[in-house]
Amino acid sequence: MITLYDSPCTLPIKASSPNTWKARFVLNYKRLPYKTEWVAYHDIASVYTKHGLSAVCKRLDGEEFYYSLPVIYDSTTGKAIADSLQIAKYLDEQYPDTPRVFGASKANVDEGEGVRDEGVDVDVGVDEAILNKAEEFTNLTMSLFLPVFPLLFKQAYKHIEPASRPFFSSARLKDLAPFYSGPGLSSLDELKISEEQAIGAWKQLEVNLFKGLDARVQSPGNGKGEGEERLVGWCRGGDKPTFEDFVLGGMLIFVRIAYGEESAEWKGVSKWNEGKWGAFLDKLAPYQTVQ
Ligand SMILES: N[C@@H](CCC(=O)N[C@@H](CS)C(=O)NCC(=O)O)C(=O)O
Repeated sequence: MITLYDSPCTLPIKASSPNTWKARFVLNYKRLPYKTEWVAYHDIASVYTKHGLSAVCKRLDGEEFYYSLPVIYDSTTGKAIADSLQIAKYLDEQYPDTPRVFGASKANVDEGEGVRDEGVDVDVGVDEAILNKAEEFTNLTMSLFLPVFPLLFKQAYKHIEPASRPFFSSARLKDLAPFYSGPGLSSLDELKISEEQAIGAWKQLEVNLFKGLDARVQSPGNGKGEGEERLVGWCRGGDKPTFEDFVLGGMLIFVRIAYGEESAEWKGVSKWNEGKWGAFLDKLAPYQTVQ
C-alpha cells in the first residue's frame, strides 16, 4: 500500500495544495491503491525524519532547502520519495503496467499502441530528456501563476488549521520575499492587496495563460472535434494525460478549492479563453478523488 503525505486544510475536501494534487492525480490516474496521511505543515519535517529523507526542494529565491510535500511511502518496496516529479517517475518505473505519465506504458506497448515492436523487452526507465521537459513545464506554469501567488497564499491561509497558521504564514512570506519590495511583514495578514491590485493580478494571469499555454492546450471544441480529444495529454500530442496535465491541473484545482466553485475568482478563470481552463479541469474529473 502506498501512503501519500499531504497537509490538510479545514475545508471538507481537506486536500488543496497544488503540489500534492499533482501526486494524487498521478496515483488516481494509475489506479494504484493508496491512503492519504494528513500531516500539519509544521510537522512535515517529521515525515522526512521518519523515512530517512533529505529535503530536496528549494524556496523560490533558490537559497534555502525546505521540507515539502508530497512525499510517498511505498510499503511494498520500502521506498520513500519526495517531490511530485520524482514520485511520478518512481511510479512510472515501479509500476510499468499502469498508464504512464511520462510516455508509453508496458500495457500500451502490449496493446500495440507503443513505440516498440511486440516481443521486445520494454525499458521502463523514464527518459531524462522527458523529465527535463516536464520540469521546464512546471517552472513555466509556476511563473505564469506568479502574479496571483500573493492572492492565492492569502486565500489558502484562511483555510489553514489554527496550529499550522504561524508556520504557513512565515513559509509563504519567505516564498514571496524575492518578489515583494514592501516593508518586512510578520504575518500574511499584514500583506494588503487592494481591489485594483487584485484585478490587475488576475488580468495578468489571464494574459499569461493565454500567451504561455493557450497554443499547447486544444480548445474544448463541440464534443465531436479533435479539440476535445487533445484537451489533455497535449505535451506529446496524445489524448491521454501526462504529468504536465497534472501540473496545470494542480494549479487550477487549487484555485477552485481555495476560492470555491461558485466564487467570482474561479468562475472568472474557468471562463477565460472560451472556457478552456474550466473544461481542462473538468476533463481531469475522474482523477480528483481523495483517498
Ligand atoms: N517542487 C515541489 C514543491 C513542493 C511544495 O512546495 N509543497 C508545498 C505544499 S503545496 C509544501 O510542502 N510547502 C511547505 C513549506 O512551504 O514549508 C513538488 O512539486 O513536490
